[in-house]
Amino acid sequence: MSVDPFPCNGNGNGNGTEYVEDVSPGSGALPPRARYASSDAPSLSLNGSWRFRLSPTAEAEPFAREGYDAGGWAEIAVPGHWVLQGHGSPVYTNHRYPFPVDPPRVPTENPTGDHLRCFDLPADWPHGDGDGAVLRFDGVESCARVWLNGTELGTFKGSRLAHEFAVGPLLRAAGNVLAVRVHQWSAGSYLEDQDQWWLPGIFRDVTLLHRPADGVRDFFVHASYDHRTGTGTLRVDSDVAGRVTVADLGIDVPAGQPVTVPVRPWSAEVPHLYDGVLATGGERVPLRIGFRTVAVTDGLIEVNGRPVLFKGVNRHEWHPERGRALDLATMRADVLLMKRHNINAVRTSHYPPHPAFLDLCDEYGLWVIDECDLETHGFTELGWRDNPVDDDRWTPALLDRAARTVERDKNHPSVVLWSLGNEAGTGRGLTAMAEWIRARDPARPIHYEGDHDCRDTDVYSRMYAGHAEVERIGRRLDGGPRRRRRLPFVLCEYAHAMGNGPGGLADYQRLFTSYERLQGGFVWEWIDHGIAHPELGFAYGGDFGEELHDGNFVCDGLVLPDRRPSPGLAEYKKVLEPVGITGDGSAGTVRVTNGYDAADLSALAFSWSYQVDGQTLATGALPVPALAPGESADVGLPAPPAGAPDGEAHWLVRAVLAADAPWAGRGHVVAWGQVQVSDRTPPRVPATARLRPDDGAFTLGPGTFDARTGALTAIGGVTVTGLRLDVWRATTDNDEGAAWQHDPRCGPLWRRLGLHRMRHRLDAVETGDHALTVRTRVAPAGRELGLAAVYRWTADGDRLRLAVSVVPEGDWTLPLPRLGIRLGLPAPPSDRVRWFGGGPGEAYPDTKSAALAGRWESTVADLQTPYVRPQENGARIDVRWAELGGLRVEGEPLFLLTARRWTTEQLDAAAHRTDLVPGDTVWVNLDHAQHGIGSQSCGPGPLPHHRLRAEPAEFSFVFSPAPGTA
Ligand code: IPT
Repeated sequence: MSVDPFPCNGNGNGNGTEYVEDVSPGSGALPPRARYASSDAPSLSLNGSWRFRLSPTAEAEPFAREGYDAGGWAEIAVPGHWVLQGHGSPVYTNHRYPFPVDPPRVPTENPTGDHLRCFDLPADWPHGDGDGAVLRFDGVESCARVWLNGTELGTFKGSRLAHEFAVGPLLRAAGNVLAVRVHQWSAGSYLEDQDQWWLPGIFRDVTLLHRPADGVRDFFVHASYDHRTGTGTLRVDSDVAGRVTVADLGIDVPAGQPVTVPVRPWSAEVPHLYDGVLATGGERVPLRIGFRTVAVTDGLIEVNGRPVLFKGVNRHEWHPERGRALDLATMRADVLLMKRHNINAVRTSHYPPHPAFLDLCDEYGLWVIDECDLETHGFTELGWRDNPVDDDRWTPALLDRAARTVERDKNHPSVVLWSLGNEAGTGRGLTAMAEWIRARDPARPIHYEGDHDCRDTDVYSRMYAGHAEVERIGRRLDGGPRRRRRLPFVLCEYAHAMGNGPGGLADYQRLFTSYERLQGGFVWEWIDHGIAHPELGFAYGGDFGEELHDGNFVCDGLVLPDRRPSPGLAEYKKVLEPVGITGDGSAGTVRVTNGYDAADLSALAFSWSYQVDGQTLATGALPVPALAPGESADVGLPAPPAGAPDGEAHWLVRAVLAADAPWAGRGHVVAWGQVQVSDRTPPRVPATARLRPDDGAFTLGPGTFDARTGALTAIGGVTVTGLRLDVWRATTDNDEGAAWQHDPRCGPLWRRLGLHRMRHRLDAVETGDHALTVRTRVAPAGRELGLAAVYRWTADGDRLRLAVSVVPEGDWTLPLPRLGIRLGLPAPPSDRVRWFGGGPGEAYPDTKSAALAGRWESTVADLQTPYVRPQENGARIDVRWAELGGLRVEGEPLFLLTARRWTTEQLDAAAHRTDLVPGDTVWVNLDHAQHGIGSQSCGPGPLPHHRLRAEPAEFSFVFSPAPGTA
């Protein structure tokens, strides 16, 4: 087949731009219908290189007329966004419209991209067969006008929705010219105020579909499952007469006729699909049928007769180079990552995804809330005045969006709820959408968060509610209108994953599993929308000179822009584990609980290992019965291995895939539980070494000190600089909090107090025979409060012990960011780090579920989490001992470790990763404690028990040389 991207002929002219600001959805497109791939009707992808010209206004030069010469135009990749291909630049706003709000008017400055493509039909393209052909656009932002061979086909809006045009009679065997004019802004933009980059362009596929005479047009697969009888009922409604066959089920019935047979049901956990065929006189269409019944029964969302617990994420479509133009490999990568992290549900925030994504959800198994492409959030700035959702003139556009969502996606078993949209207030238009959807597809409940009274919805949904409120809802003590009180509850957004965090996931999950009404939630959000940038690493709002923007609020995902999992995803995986493994090991058993909704445990193999001081001494298989959902068993552990040394002992029990699954290989860890058997013996250092004056210095065991200031200068051969109490951390996005939060936000308050500029006053250097004591007061300028910090040094021959005591003075109402010491070590040739403690990844007090006690090894470079906006990161928690930079440090009690080649101040000042340049000192923080992380960047802060109160504290470290890491 030959596809020539360059134009040949055309006629018609391109002006008359009323449609841009018209509230109607457009004109000329075919009615929406199911998306499917025909088995026999050919299709021609028009993706590829197109000619492109950008104009500053909607009244651009005409270009669709016969013979127009676009030879001088640029080339652009379709699917793609022109602002990511060197034409103009992207704009990021959260909810504010980036143009004056005067619906449906848009600015005169309206970047308009003209796209041209010439193509020939393949030689075997059927001709004269009813002349049926359809041109399909899967996604164009935000408004398009289309011509084929000089004839206008129509205009459309609805960026993330499919639009088709009948083009049969216009097609030529060769020299077809497709001209598409795309406007960045249109009346449709008022309905598409989602929190994301504004990215104009033809960003999804363009396809020419042959439509045979008597071919399938639209069809609706109804495939329900009756859990009482184990049977499925299939009925495929088709608007063209045809037959439905499902070979594996012996089904062969006319379209429209129901048939009931024993089947295996579809669920996100066991996504059983049957292959079928819908055959009409002119076409065969493959069907992928999943039998399942979704219903709200007695106040619970049930699938196949059992309540489900959504372990979800909100997924925007994102690729750091291609924006929302996703390829199949990227979509599959998302699904695989989700499945491997125990995620079972996706809300397609806030628009229908590329259709291939839903095929993957059917195949691999994910519950989907399919959301309509609708958000009018910017009207909140006007007190929701003039909201299109409550203005009848816009209702046809809203209904068009609802229909295009439902019709396209109705045959996906993974789609279990329809969502009307996001953050669009309430109004008659939304009610009309709900009514239309209910009538068209009564078999799926309706979701919409903005309707707090649930007048139009079947599920009570909220976003960012704190733990206490969620618990009240779980206990059914939240009151509210009568209809709402009978409905199940989901958190359609929670745990804002911006930067370091989110904290508090485990506390939410405990609530979800404790109260049946709470049917889980969807973390906000899946991926950071950072844009790959040659100088900045990843760019965020403001990096393109936008006059209005919301900074790095667009980087709030569980995976970094390049899909590297952030520690938040590891934490979420652990919290979501479908198998509970608990106990104290004392009875020689662990309790195993099946937390799946539908699957038994037969796909998993269990193993035990016995560890002393983080070292595995023995391992073996652990026989566990194939428990049914909800069942538990106490499973016997073997006797601890004979001759195991004394020390801190743990059992570690793992549940792994017993065989390859489509989404992960055999041995993939699904769940684990660690049970402590015996306690650690804390380090003891008898104060036997004498303090000796030595030429302006003191020595004490391996330690050398400045005699005047008492400052530690070396341990053995390792130079130490700047050892002192430290309370500051480079504030996280969650510390900073969102500006609209009512609760006090620690980051700004800490800075106002001056915790980032603490001064250290030396009060006394006291010498004893076997000890050096340094008394200090640590306080910010302009404030009367402070911390009395005393450092007491003792040693035996080889080990130097530091005991720190801290007593707050004055009126401390704020928590502290951190409490510990920091010190500088020369960056050694090797930056190897070894430790026994929580690992392998980053963890903080309220993000430590995934921290497994063990021996870990890394490098200073690899300890860093490269959050798009640099901030506190990379702590390892519950550390017993660590070795780095030629030193060994043991803590009593356990401590948090961070080490980096820049200071906290440099980290705090950095706006992008590329601002951080490794220096020749490794700055090490040994923290007695850190403040929790929370998710106040758009939700609640750390829970009270994760706050670091300013209280008297004592902690100690034992230092000794560790040559292996120098
Ligand atoms: C909520 C939005 O629904 C979502 O699109 C995103 O903006 C998220 O917040 C924050 O990242 S709206 C919430 C600010 C009330």
